[in-house]
Amino acid sequence: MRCSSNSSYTRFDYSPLTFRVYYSPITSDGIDFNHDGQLDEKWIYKDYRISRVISDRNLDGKEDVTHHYDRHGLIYITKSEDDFDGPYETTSKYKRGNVYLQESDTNNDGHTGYRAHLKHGVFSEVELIEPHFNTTKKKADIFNEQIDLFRIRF
Ligand SMILES: [Ca+2]
Ligand SMILES: [Ca+2]
Ligand SMILES: [Ca+2]
Repeated sequence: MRCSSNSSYTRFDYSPLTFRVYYSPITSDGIDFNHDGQLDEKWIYKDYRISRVISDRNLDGKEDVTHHYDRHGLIYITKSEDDFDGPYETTSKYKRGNVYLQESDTNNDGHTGYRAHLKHGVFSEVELIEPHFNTTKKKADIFNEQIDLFRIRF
């Protein structure tokens, strides 16, 4: 790295090697995970405190999750777009930094498809509500009944 200076500013010339060594995808405004020059996670501040974090998790150029923080800087709700089809369908609510409730409109009909309850951030039970699950508001203990959440087709 060379440093040159004139009367109005100091200029740094970086060699490509120096750029690779010192380049960081993290800025004061967010993170560029795939190094394309666009922030994939954006940090929004209000009165010098974090207010929202907006991310593009699948790196398709479209935001798909927003975390909201209260005036103390604690996360309280997340809105997410978990099937990457456009509409946001999932809401997660937090207590002491852990998710305690997650609801999702699984088929974008305006009604909750499933509701998951969590204890200390860990799934404890889930209600499957949508008619296409062939059940009416079934509540199940996912550990005792061995329901595999990842096999459920939404
Ligand atoms: Ca990027
Ligand atoms: Ca995305
Ligand atoms: Ca969606």
